[in-house]
Amino acid sequence: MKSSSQNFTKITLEDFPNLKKNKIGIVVSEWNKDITSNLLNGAQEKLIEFGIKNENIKISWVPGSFELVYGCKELSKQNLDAIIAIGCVIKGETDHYDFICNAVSNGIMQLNISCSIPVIFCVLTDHNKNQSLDRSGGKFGNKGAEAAIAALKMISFK
Ligand code: DLZ
Repeated sequence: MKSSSQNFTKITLEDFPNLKKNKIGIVVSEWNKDITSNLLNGAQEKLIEFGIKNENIKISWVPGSFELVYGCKELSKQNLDAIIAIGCVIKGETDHYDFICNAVSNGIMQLNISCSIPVIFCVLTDHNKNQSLDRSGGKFGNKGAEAAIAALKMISFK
């Protein structure tokens, strides 16, 4: 997927006039923390820009992307309006990458079926670190900020 041609419709502050009371959970993977921290910052800044209060953003860290599903499942029991799962899986020399990518994408898809709130997939699945840097505040933007917009759109959808 070419991130440079991502296809989000433009949104403005007027699209989300009243987010003062909405609560959002963010589950972040510690693995590749330099990347996931940038994604987290991008998401948090975008949520606040659109009116979510900082105290209404609950951030929880998990060891790796594989643990994101459990983390999101636990957060879904709290009184939140949406959850963003942030991770970064970078291809190595073994098949581990494929197992983690499949597990986390399937797990988050399952949560979207079983939970009553949307769980947004913000897991970079890259072939090398440069691709991740490009998408976490580099030349292809910040996928954390895009995930925040997706969360706001899904709150509106409800
Ligand atoms: C073990 C592992 C490896 C090799 N690579 C990554 C990665 O690129 N990104 C990531 O988020 N996590 C990785 N992990 C850790 C697993 O997600 C998980 O934390 C461990 O397998 C323990 O369950």
